[in-house]
Amino acid sequence: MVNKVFTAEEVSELKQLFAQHDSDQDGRISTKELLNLTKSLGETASEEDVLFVIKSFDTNNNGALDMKEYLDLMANLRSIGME
Ligand SMILES: [Ca+2]
Ligand SMILES: [Ca+2]
Repeated sequence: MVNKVFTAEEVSELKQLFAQHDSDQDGRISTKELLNLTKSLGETASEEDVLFVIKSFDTNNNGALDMKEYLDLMANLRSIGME
């Protein structure tokens, strides 16, 4: 299920953002990496917030967000009116 929220261009921008913040380049966004990512988007999230977000979107339960989970998260943020 590729989400239909984003255009191909937006998906490639989001993938870039993902790559920028995947500091250890393991293809997953960890709690710490997501914390940095949210900061770069101008959001103030606590580590607890971020942990909660990861738990909600971590469909394969590996404790981090892979690309698909991350895109789901971004689609969700958009649907509640955050860019
Ligand atoms: Ca990573
Ligand atoms: Ca995961």
